[in-house]
Amino acid sequence: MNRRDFLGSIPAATAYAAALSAAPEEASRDLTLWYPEPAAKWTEALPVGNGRLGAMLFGTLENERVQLNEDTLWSGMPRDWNNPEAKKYLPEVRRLILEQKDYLAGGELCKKMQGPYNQSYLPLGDLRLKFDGAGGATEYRRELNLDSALASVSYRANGVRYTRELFASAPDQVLVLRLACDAPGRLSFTLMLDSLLRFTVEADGSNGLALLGKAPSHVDPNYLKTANPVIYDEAEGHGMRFEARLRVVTTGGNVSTARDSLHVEGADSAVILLAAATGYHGYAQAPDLSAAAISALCRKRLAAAAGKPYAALRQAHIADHQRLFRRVALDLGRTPAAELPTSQRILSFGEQPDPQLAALYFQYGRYLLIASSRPGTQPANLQGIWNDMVRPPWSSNWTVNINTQMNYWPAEVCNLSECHEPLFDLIAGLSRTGAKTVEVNYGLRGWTAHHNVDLWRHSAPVGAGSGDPRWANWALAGAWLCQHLWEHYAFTGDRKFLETRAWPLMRGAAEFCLGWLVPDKQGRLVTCPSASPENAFITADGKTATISAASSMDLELIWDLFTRCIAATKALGVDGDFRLKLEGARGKLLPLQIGKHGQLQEWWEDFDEREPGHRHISHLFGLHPGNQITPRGTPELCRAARISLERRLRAGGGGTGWSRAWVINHWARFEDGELAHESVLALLKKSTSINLFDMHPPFQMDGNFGGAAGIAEMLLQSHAGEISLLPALPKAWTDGHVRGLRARGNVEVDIEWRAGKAAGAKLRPGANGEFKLRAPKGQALAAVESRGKRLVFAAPADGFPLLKLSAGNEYSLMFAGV
Ligand code: FUC
Repeated sequence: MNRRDFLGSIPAATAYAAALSAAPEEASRDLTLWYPEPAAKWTEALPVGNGRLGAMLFGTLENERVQLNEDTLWSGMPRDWNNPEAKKYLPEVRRLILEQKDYLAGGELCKKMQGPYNQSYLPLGDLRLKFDGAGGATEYRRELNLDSALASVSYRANGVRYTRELFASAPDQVLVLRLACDAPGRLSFTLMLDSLLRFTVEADGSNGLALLGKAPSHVDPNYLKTANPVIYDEAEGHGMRFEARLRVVTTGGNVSTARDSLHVEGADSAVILLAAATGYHGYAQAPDLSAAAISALCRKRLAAAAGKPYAALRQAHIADHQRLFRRVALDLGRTPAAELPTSQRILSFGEQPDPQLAALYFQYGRYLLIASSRPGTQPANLQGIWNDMVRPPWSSNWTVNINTQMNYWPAEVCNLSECHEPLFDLIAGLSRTGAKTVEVNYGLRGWTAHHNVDLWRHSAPVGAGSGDPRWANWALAGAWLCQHLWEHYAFTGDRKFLETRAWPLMRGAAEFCLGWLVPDKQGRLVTCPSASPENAFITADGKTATISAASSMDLELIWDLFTRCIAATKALGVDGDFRLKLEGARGKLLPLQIGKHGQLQEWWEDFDEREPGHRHISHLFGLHPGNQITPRGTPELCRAARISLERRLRAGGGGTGWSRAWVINHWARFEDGELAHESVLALLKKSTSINLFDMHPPFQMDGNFGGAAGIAEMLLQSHAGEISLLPALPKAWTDGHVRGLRARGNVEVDIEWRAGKAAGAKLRPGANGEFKLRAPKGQALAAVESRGKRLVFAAPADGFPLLKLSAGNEYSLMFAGV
């Protein structure tokens, strides 16, 4: 194909949907996870979700299980987690560390500044279907189509083809499961609901069932060994009520209800509609919506959905999903491995090249974000919205010392900006609870959060007096979370968002940081107490300690926040005095240090790490997701950061899960495509379940999101004031294309490459602007065309031209050196 063909052949993202529907089979084939067998365990089942309701389909023949979640179903209620004693200990902790360098004593004292542990995300229940006579089934297939967001099962039994199709509809706010067969009257099954929480089940009229429950008022994290970890309390609002209500609509056959089950006999097909709701009505209120109010909500949704034909529900769902999903297409090449069942591709991964699996994993990350995070819902937690345990790992909470932020790394670059919204709401909540925390615990203004957040916007250090301060007492979640507000603005250019929502929250987080910083003996500003989540270090006398001052991550986070706040005040033309304060303080921050190995130093002093291969790589925050450290902007720090990463990896770090996903992003920022790709392969090989869930282990969804973001980062970067095309393209992805990624400055980007070189690109700016364009290594921009006209651009000395682009136009880029 020559350049002309390419330029003529890439449809704009808007036209992409049309192109996809012109070749639906081919597109679906490469966007489908499929299996010749049912799920043997939960992490093999297939997830669907509408941001609020989640379900896992097992596809079991005789005893089907659809495991259910609702994103506000948590234990507990609002309470006071702040610790007024903390204020008393803070000066002493600082004296011990800054003056005496007694890190052990300082760390011990930090425990006295802690409050209670956070609450748990809970499973709603299970929809169970019992089919008679499905034994001996043949032609079994179970699949999840990412393009239509439909999970399905099909098999032949006793000469009849049976199908099941499940989706979670965002427009209709119900789960929909359709069962059908290709012979009249051959569909019979019994339907039940149950839960791991306290519940009762009752029939609802002649064709419905309802599960009514109450959640515990308290659940201890799974890692605590306590006598009574799950506590129920009868009082209204002490633990929330919840409900799942379903209705069955059949074609042919009879429906009969027993006390707590429903039986369908001899139908042609059946549609099960399920609605769910809880007593939650805001993080600051007791979750005390009455059972009647919850039922009314479920009934209303069911009645509305039942009034529509199945085809209409299905079509509305698909259209809604594709509006988001189809914005991005990725082709990394295809080998025969792509024909195999997904389970086989995962289990034998590495035996033959399978670049398409990386593309599928990327799109799965986007699918999961659409399914677990929509405007108005809770943000994706450690498990997205999918959880089958009363005491899930780490309470399935929002862990904000990396995990929650990683969930949202793909949001902007992967063109799912709306899906970022729930995180902004969480930040707004934390700015209130966290303001109280910093006032009570530290006597400061502004707000922050510590490393664990729950539905109630828990903002204080957890640990209950015995948590390890290396995670519990880290106080800079506010700064990190605010990066997401700025990035949303940077990608969308939404000034109103910056002004009304982002800036007040960023300002509050910066105010806290200004108060939290203290001068060291030379008058430079440092943080104390300070951890480098979640590693420990070895003191001069050979002891293990976790708390010192001025960890590099703290300094990088504060630099990041202040820098973005300074930019925000300029963009908005507000708060000049505050800007001066921030500029002054940023100038006095202790500079990042390079240690004895040439590495980017992790702590205040050049300590050795307790675990040189620790999974957290906190001190590289400034490289990614920050932009303080860049190959051309800060070459020395960048070299040091690379040495730090190499040392971590040599010692076994970056092994699996989110840690490995972070490493993909790091190598992408070092513009090293081969090493980034090695980590993509490691993620798929070492920590991916056959349903493509990331296994940290245990299952944690952050790796999925971080992996998808890492793949995007290999193809497109825009954090350093330029749009950089294919900055880390590995040899293994020889030919391919990506359409619809987004760059900062509000631009949509398509790139096509052949034999490892850019063959062409398109830019679709959403606003007028000047963009510096970095062509791939060894290539140069040759020409830019829009509407048949050549764009004149200067070729500055560095060879990376500034393009003046206008909103609403599409620009085709051609490269020399192909
Ligand atoms: C931190 C990490 C763990 C895990 C947990 C949710 O404690 O160190 O690896 O990701 O958060």
